Amino acid sequence: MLEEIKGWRHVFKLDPDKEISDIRLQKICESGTDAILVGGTQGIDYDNTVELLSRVRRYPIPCALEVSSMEAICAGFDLYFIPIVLNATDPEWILKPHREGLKRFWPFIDWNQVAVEGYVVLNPESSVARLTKTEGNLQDGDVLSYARMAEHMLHLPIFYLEYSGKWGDPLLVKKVKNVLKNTQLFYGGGIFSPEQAKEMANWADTVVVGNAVYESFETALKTVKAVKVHTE
Ligand code: 1GP
Repeated sequence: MLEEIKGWRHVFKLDPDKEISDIRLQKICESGTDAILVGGTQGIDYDNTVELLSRVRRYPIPCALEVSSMEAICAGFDLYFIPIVLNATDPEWILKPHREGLKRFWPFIDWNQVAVEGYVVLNPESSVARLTKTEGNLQDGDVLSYARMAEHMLHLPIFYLEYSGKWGDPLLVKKVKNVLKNTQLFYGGGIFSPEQAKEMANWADTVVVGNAVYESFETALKTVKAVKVHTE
């Protein structure tokens, strides 16, 4: 299953704390996207995570949990994505939650289902930036160093440029792509049109669409084709 991630070009990130109707969920799961990533920063708990998982499970699409709260960890996902926020400055949010998670869950972990993501959060206004107190005002060289760190020092499978809620800098995404060889580049943030999805898909291996699902549903659906056509 871990190998399959390498083929993902487009992913929808669904937030268990947000409402989505059955018909819309069906359209998302049958849109041609490569996977559903379940995650969010606030209001995530066991009940709403299990509920969303069971609804996504009606469709034959890979479903991964991006773990952001220990309380929300539940069995049944195909994959578990574990974020490490590389530019977090609050030590509580660097490796301490990971240590505590391992204490509690290690007997149940199948490492063949676990992918660690090196995040760099570039929107200081985002919930994740506030929660983890990320260092802001990063220069391009700082971000490129984090990318190199993810690939060569930490050997992470995924490097995630996270602009959550804000459209990012395609030139920086291009520069990051150019320094990565084995580590897969995820881009997420502010994609609200097929054109934006296509532009980031020029450089990112995988494009993540989140908020648009809840705020601009029909356009969100169109981002799949924009990325896929681009790939063909
Ligand atoms: C959020 O990267 C994802 O973690 C997607 O960002 O919600 O802005 O699309 P948006």
